[in-house]
Parts: sequence; C-alpha cells; structure tokens
Amino acid sequence: MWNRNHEAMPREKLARLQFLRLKQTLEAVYQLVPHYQKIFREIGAEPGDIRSLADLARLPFTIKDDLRNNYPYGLFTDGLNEVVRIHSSSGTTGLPTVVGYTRHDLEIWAELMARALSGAGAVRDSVVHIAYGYGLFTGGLGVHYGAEKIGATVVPISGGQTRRQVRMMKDLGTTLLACTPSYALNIAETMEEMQIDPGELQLKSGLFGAEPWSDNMRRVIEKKLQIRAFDIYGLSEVMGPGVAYECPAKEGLHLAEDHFIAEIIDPASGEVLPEGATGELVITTITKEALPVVRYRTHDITSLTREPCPCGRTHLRMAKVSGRTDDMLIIRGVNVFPSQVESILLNIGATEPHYQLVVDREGALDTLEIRVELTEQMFSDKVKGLEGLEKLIRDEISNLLGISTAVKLVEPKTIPRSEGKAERVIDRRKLR
Ligand code: DLL
Repeated sequence: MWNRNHEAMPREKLARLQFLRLKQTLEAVYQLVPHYQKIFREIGAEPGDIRSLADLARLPFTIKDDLRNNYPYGLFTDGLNEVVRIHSSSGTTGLPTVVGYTRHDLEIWAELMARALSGAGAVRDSVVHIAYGYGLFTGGLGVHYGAEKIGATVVPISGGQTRRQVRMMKDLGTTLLACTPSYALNIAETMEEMQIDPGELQLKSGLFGAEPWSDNMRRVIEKKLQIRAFDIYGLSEVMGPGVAYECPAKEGLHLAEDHFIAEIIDPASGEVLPEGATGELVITTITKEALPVVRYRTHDITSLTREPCPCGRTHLRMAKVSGRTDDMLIIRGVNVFPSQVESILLNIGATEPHYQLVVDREGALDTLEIRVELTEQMFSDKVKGLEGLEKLIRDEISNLLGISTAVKLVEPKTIPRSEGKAERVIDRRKLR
C-alpha cells in the first residue's frame, strides 16, 4: 500500500475528514464561483446549511453542460492565478471541456496515481511504460507523475508506433504497462506478429482504463501478455486517472474517499440509491483547488460497496464500470452495453477479441449487427462451421441479453485496431 494512513483510515475517521473537507470546498465555491453562488441562491441555502454528509444530496448536480456553458475558465475558483496545468476532454460530443490544476492539485493527483500504481505492484525498481496518450488527454501525464513519485523508471512513450513499443518494452525491461485495454490487446497482437514471446519480457502487470472492459477481456489480456491486469478509473472533469483503482484482491476499485465523495443515483429520477444498487456515479471533489466540482454526474454506470476488502484498504469499492448512460444501446426496448456483448463473445471464445457493434434503424426499430473477427484458423477452414458459429453467438446473445442481433464474422485483422480509446459502436442512425 502506498499510503496506509490514508488508504486504510478507519471509516469513522474518514467520514469526519470528508465532512470537514466538503465544508471547505462548499465555502470556496460559494465565495469564488458565480455558478455555484447562483445555485445556492436558487435553493435558498448557504454552505452552512449542509450539516452532514447526507445533506450533500440537497444540492443540485453539476453536469458537463455547466462546464461547457462556462467555457473555458468560468468554473475555476481563481481564474488562472494559481493554475499551472490545463487538460481537456476530447470533445467528441460538442465543445471540449477544459480543466485546470494548481500545484497542490497536481501533487494530490500524483499521490493518487502512486496509490493506483502501487496497487498494481509498482515499486521503485519498476520500469513503467506509459502508452496512454500524452498531451491534453489526462492519461499520459497523469500516470507519469504518479510513477515518478514512486521512484519508478518512467518510459513516456505515449500511444502509436506499436512495433517500436514492443521493441522498447523488451529492450528496456518494462515491468508495468499502462495503456487502454484495447491498446494492450493491440500490443499483444503486434508482439505475436513480431514473433516475440511475452515470456522474453520482464512484464509483470498492466494498469488499464479510460474505457470499459469486461472481466473476460481481462482474462484474454492476462493470458496473451502473461501478466496481471488491473483496472484504473478516472475522468478529466474530476481529476483524471486515479479516482479509483484496483488492489490485488481485484474485487472492485477503491475510490479515493479522502479526496472524493461518491454517490449512486437513478439516472432517470436523480434520486440517491442505496448502497449496492447499480446506477450513475456522481462525484464531489473535496480537495481540488482550481476546479472543484460538486455532485458531478459522470454518466458512468456502476455500484458501490463499503464492505471491508481483504487487502485492508478501507475506501469504498466501485464495481467495474459497465458503460456510460450515453453509450447504452436500446435495442427494441432492451438496454444493452457494448461491454456485455464483449463479455459474451469472449466467453464463447471461438473468435478473436476484436469486435464492433453496428446500430441502425429499420422503420421504428433499432437493429444491432455484431461484427467479430474470425481466428486465422477458422478463416482458413472456410465456410465449414461458420454458420454454426454465427448461430451460436446469436443464440447466446439472445438467451443472455434478450435481444435479437445479426452476427457477421469478418476476416482476421479487418476491424480497426485502437491506439487509445476503442471505437466499439458505429451508429448509423446518426449518419442519416
Ligand atoms: O479517460 C481518464 C483516464 C485515463 C482513466 C487513463 C483511466 C486511465 P476522460 O478522457 O475524461 O478521462 O474520460 C473519462 O472514460 O467517464 C468513463 O466513461 C471512461 N472510463 C475511464 N476509466 C474507465 C474504466 C479518462 N476503468 C471517461 N472503466 C469516464 C470504464 C472508464 N470506463
């Protein structure tokens, strides 16, 4: 454990610390950010009226549009005075959002990343290969400063040029790979093409996140790279990677409760759900200086538990994120996440772990086609058995998810490989 005092803090003490920090955060945004002043005025309250952690639920949510409407710096507490770094979300859906960090914010980010990396087995002697993108994306630099804080040796390679990545990992004795799970798969495949056996490398573990990935995908990556794979979660609006991370028990991601307060809400009604229920994760930052967020709606679907973890960390655990409310497909009334389809495909195990979902509309109904790559061997066996395999996949999906789909088996290596966040869904409805 990187920081036992904080990661294993008794829960009563943690709750007191959270409340103290929450009060400070609410006072700060009330004094310094017009948007939050307006919100307090609208509900006729002042920060002093929040008298317990439960009272937090009285405050309205912050949403991505609040950041957009105040683009670029409107929600910052002190303009750019103390800001030493800017990051930005990709902005695939409209205006990008811009986030800022004071020096203290960066220190805490590095601390939380050090915890996450330690959870995945990193130590001073580790060689950490960072293939998350560097730049405005928080992945590269976020992991970078955590690894340096541990005293590990950092290889800041960023994404792309995959053959070179493999060579460097082999030559430099990389022990920990940090990238998206889909890029890890791409790296594994490239290694195969280069006829390099993962056993020739020093690689021990991987720290993968920034996109949903199923436990079955974890098993595939662990087998292909001969490593232990750990999940890491975060989002730019709240900080970046390191908001939550897996420990060796791998029974959920510990959410850094000394810096964030987490709630689960019903995404439709906004009501707070009881512990254990699945819904949308909402996060309040309680130590961020430059850009605190109060009850930020992440759109990520998960559940929380405060049950003790065998690893000794006391911070609550969040289930692996199954997807985003906005990535959820509604096929003839049934809600489906791409990660659920992924899990079924990999469980059948007769195809490559490369797939895409094509959503379209026929009349008033949405349709789903699953494209998945054949293995080289299946492909060379020609048509024999392929119809049977298509049917098997269709039947499994229908039995387990209750939707009917078309299945298209495609040639090996025809689905685009990812170097960052994979594009799993092609939505033809939007192209019309
Ligand atoms: O993806 C930060 C990050 C970088 C996390 C590297 C982990 C590793 P954004 O680009 O702002 O930030 O995207 C945040 O990505 O709301 C989730 O929908 C998704 N996401 C992030 N981590 C996971 C994960 C970074 N472990 C959005 N599992 C989030 C599932 C994840 N989804």
